[in-house]
Amino acid sequence: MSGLASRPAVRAFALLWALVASLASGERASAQTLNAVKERGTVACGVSQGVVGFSIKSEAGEWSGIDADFCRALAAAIFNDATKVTFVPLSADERFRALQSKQIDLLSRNSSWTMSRETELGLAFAGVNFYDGQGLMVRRARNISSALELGGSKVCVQTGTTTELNLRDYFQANGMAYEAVPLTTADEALKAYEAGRCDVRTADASALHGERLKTSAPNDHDILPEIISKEPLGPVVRQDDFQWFNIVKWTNFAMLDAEEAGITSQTIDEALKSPKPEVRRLLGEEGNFGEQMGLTRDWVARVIRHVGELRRKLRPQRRRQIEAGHPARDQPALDQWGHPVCPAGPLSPARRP
Ligand SMILES: N[C@@H](CCC(=O)N[C@@H](CS)C(=O)NCC(=O)O)C(=O)O
Repeated sequence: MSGLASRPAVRAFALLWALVASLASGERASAQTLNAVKERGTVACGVSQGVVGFSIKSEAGEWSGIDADFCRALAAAIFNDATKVTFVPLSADERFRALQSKQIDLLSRNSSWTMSRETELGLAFAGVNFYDGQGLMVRRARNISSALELGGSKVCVQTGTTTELNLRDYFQANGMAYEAVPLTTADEALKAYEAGRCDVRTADASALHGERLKTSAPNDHDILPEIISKEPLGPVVRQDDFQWFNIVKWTNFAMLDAEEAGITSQTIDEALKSPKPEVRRLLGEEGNFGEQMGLTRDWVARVIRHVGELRRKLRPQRRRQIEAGHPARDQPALDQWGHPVCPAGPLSPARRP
């Protein structure tokens, strides 16, 4: 009798234990990246090997560009110190493996959000920070004014990119033959183009404008008006840690929100005194939104104070594209908006079950 009576109790205890254990391991699993970052003392951030405006290292060893600054924004949010970043330069081929194998905590490297990078590679894009598109550069002496005149060309293209596939699609769709000259790094691709190994250099238009300026005579090259693809670029994480995904995603959105509200590194002290509810929530004067992700209430204030605004820094990039005749509607990099930092339901907040 006592055995029978104890069985449901044992089962209930076992169930309860399993629940507690799974909740505890879930907590641990979900906080793994943030904990690893805190233990290490830096954010390991995958960047490019050198793309002007996105991530490029100066001779003095200083990284600049919006992707590099986004790495710094996470360090600011976590450590209140934007210098706590380990930059890991990666080629296009290497970047996703580096993320999968946990060599880096996030990839902030002009990477296009595509379906299979999520469904096949087990990665997750945490929003967009620049709407790009693929462009084509040719020597001015060829007197070409449209990509539709490029049939029979040799094209220098970087491997492991969406660029390769778009190139094939565009030439196929327009019934034009071409020969791809595949190269591993952007530097090699540009050198090959300059050395005459190909007639066309193709890459994301934003990067291409930077490359054109790197050539020995920029005015000898034209970027053609056609943008042959959509490249929504943004930071990427693994799918195994939703807390970290939220931290990266909401840092991206919050920076957009701050910029839209006119809050910059210069105006942050003034903004902290703002009576506006949405500004108070964003900067942690009201609510505890940062704490809900394992950070502090003032995480956005930290980011803005130490790193400032990203999109303003993109203006030269964007201006170059517009000056080169790229229609504004194809490049709405500065026209995006963030997502609100606010309670689940303003009057009756929902709670986790
Ligand atoms: N956005 C595209 C292209 C990214 C890409 O790797 N582009 C090249 C050409 S601009 C690049 O960034 N090269 C710099 C490097 O290899 O570090 C993608 O995600 O596949």
